Amino acid sequence: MVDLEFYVSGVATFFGIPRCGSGIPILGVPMEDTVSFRPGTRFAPSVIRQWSQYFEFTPSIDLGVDALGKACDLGDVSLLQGLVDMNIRRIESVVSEALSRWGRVVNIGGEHTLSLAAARALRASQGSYGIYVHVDAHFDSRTEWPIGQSLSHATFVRRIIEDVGPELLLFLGPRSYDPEELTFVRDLNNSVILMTRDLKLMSRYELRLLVRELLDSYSGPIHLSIDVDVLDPSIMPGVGNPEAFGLNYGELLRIIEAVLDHGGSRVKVLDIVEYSPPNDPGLASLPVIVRLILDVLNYMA
Ligand SMILES: [Mn+2]
Repeated sequence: MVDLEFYVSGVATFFGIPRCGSGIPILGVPMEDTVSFRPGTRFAPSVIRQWSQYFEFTPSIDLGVDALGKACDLGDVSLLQGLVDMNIRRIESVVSEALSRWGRVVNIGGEHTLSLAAARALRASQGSYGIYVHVDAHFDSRTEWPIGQSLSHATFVRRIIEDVGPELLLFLGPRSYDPEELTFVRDLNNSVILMTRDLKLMSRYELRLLVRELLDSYSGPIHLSIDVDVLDPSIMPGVGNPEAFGLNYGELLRIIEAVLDHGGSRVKVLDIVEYSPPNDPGLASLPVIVRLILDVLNYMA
């Protein structure tokens, strides 16, 4: 007799975790409809699933929890190539369902525009939206981009502001922008901006204090949205829109620690977006992506 459970393996899941299930669902969102520069983010969920099997499942900091033990793989949202509005509605439906069943969700993009769908779903499920934390080299707050397109990866934060209405927007790590969007974001009466250079000058302690104060000053759920291009292209070449002088991994980890430590169970939605395998020479960014997912699950577990 052959033990089929032992000798027959299934389709790859993230880190080989079970399909959902119970636990924190990890949802693949291979949306890629509004590329302005280098394409490829649609391949991220499947490549991460395939390659994450081969890494040690060790988070950066030992918190005494089983980071993967409480996670499950929800699969990918089925999307129709190029149909932005329909895809946003589909993602919103799936994230809403995930929130109603599991209370939290980790979305693996795909292009950053999916965060608009996640924000709408979060607002609908909680009745309020609370705090949007945008960790990104860019503000993604243009009126239109390209000119004539009101919904894209470069404009969706403005759509979140208009449609969803966060109590507070926290921009962490921007360093490359159009002057008009910088003015727009600065003039909001509920935004806080810490540029990449600010973050590099702050100590871990200063960052924790500031983040705690900000998170405590508003009620409601927290949406943490991480565009991996916030990292320096030397460690994260696999993105569509690389920008020089980015964060190192330790600097990103301090942000994650500060938000998830103080945000706790208020962090209902966490997005990791914009990884682009075709732009990743030798898949050099994959160890960083894999570690990032492990680290966020470690703080959420
Ligand atoms: Mn970006």
